[in-house]
Amino acid sequence: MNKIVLVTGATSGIGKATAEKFAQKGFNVIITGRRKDRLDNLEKELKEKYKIEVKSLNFDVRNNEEVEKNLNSLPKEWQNVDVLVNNAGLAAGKDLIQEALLSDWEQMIDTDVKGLLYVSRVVLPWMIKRKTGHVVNLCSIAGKEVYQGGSVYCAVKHAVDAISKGMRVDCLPYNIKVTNICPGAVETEFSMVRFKGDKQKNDATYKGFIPLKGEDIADTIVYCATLPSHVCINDLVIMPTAQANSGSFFRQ
Ligand code: NDP
Ligand code: 8X3
Repeated sequence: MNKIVLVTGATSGIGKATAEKFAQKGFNVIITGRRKDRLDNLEKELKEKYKIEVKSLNFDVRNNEEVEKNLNSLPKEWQNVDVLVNNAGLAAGKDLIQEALLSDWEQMIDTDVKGLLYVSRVVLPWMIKRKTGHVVNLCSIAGKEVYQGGSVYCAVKHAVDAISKGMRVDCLPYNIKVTNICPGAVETEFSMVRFKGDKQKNDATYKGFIPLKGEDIADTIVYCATLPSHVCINDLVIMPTAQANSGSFFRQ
């Protein structure tokens, strides 16, 4: 049987590209997300193009009942997940802390922190039982630095950074790798979501430099996940060449 990767948030951006790159490598793929039409299309496309097996699970990572029900509904052989990519996540708003919406904070905390934990809580025992596995957590440069208007997004990604470190220590006896991936600006649906459909703000984010693409991060994840069994990339910061840190861009 092919190796199995589970990618959360595979309906767009980094997650979609990652599902496709693993499929190219011959992995069977479990894809998740809230937008069922997109999952159905991706499932069909990956099966046809790469002749691999695909399962799609349509759930919101913020709802632990849905997370447990969907993941536990996988047939036993599909629970042998080799690689879990905890990718589903978002930033909501870029407002000063004294002005931001509580609902934005709640959405980020519930998705990026609690959602990642809910999924990991189901999948890690499967890996522990088999004494093998690799968890790749999508953190961010926002998990390493803090910028204006980003306090809560930065806080949730700092939490992901800490969870990756904690997961690595707790799972050490079970031969489980944990990789924390921290990208700078990647042009996906991220900014349209963050700015709630404001195209001007979205376009301004990526103006005057070449941002990373979802495929760049996907290649990096696949690289980390296909290293020899004794090698683990713990923590990886990856930026566009024109971005030095979260606030320094060379725009032309
Ligand atoms: P996209 O908006 O393109 O993709 C986000 C994915 O997450 C979608 O598939 C979406 O699926 C899923 N998702 C969001 N909320 C939920 C939810 N409640 N339940 C289930 N799935 C959810 O953004 P990116 O691809 O850029 O983002 C992927 C990850 O990378 C995020 O964790 C983000 O924080 C991180 N990241 C992004 C960077 C960037 O500049 N783009 C840089 C650094 C890190 P659906 O809506 O169908 O549920
Ligand atoms: C996304 C990158 O710089 O907008 O995680 O926080 S940034």
